Amino acid sequence: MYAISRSGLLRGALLATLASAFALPSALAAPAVPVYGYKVVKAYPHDPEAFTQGLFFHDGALYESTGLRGRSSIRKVELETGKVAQGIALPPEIFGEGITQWGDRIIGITWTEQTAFVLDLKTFKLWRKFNYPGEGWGITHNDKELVMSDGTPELRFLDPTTFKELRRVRVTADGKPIDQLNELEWVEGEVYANIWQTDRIARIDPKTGKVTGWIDLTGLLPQRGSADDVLNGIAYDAKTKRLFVTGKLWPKLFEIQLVKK
Ligand SMILES: [Ca+2]
Repeated sequence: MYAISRSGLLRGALLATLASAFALPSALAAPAVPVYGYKVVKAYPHDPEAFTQGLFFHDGALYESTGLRGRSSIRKVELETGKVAQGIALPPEIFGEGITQWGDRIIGITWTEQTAFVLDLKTFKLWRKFNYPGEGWGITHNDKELVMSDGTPELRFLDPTTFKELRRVRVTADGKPIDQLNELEWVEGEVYANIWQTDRIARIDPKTGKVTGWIDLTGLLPQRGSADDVLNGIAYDAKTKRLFVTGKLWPKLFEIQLVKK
């Protein structure tokens, strides 16, 4: 275990030279956040009229929320066909944002209305509403809390049954705050967050808020119609470990695998 390869020694020497050239003590040079590329496993149809704001996978189906006033909805979607199997329209004055599942409920947040809708997962009937301060962007959950983004670098952790805020973490990468955190997904103990208007997903340590990796999805959908049709929507099927991503107004939804660059 003490054997150091020649290339390791050479690399070490080169790094030391570079560090001294930039007058950076090596102890202060933080390791770069790793970047992941992707491999498309399968492409599925996606409603190109859906301004995707929330996405999760449950029991063989996708659940999706859409935004824009007059076009906001919460729907159950067939994975293979992209067809809407069930859904409701939100009131026309409401701008829908993320959704997540909690038990036999769907919880959906709104952009500026400070209102969360709680629907029955099977019937889509409105169960109740919650109020919260500030904006609502993305929402997901672990086994005991909801996690919500609001466009700032902070993630809120909420009690799923009362919507009471329990704590917050500030999301940083290389010590700098990262804002524009949009659609969220809890994946194997991490929070994945779309960064609005980019092709990047941040992998966030929910305890520290530190970005532990970037997923670069550049090129996933090269043909875009407008500035609005950005990458947004992450769903994880924990049973089969499948990761799905899509975007606002995208004609496709993709199952992807991460590839370390
Ligand atoms: Ca999600």
